[in-house]
Amino acid sequence: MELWFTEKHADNVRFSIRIKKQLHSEKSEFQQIDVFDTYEFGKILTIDGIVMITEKDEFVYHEMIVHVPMASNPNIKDVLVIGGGDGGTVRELTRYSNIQRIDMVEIDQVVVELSKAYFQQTSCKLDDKRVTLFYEDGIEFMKDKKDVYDLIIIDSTDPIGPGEGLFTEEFYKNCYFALKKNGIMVNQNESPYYDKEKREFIRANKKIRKIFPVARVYQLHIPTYPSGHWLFGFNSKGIDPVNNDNVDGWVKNNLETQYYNTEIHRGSFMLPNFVKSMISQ
Ligand code: AG3
Repeated sequence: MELWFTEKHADNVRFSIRIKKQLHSEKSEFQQIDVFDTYEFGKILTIDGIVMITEKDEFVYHEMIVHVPMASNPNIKDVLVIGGGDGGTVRELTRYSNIQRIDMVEIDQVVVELSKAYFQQTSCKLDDKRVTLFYEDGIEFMKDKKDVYDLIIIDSTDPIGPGEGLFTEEFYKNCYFALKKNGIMVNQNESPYYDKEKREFIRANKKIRKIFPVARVYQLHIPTYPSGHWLFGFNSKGIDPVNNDNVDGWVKNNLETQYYNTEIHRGSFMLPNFVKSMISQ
């Protein structure tokens, strides 16, 4: 018998991955979490029926959410990750010796525990000495932070369930205040393609543009997310990710990457017209 995991990508579109075996299924206090072993993508982690990571393509997401801001400011020392319980973002951050502190705020401890049990590939650096894990609601956590971080990465789920508050204006404002003078905030910004994600992308981008003097959008290709065309926001108090003399110097870090490189860094900010028109609304 063939087993398939199916995610609804749009009302009339479904995406299926053939399963070798279901490895875990658990309803945490916050959400339904499943782990499957698959033929094409290795192990995959789903939350409420939505693919969060696969072993085969997580590198795209995690390299792009980390190396783009890190190349834009080589002096980043204090970093905050909101969400990101699988540990992939932290793994990429720990590759930089200039980073002194990584705080990670994940609402659901079960996500971290299951990632440690099944996804060594992403969770392998959660024990790094510079990392502090807070099992708290990111929205609450941000309320009293002023001028503490150089970089905030919002590594969230979609804006449904516990991730919803991470797409509000109040939360983005609190992130702005939590950042130091040269601060950068990168946010998981959904997809411009199917209606549901497109709506969320436009809404989030509008809110952020009111708050951050620099608010740019960049794109990446993730085969297992709806349409495969995904977006992150690069927002800052002044640092521009493209007109930036530091970007070429990133190669001196000698980090081996599978997706990110300096051309991709610049190219990812060059958007198709249909996406450009969404952010000029
Ligand atoms: N965070 C999930 C991004 C959104 C996925 N959405 C979807 N497939 N509809 C991934 C966490 C990686 N650290």
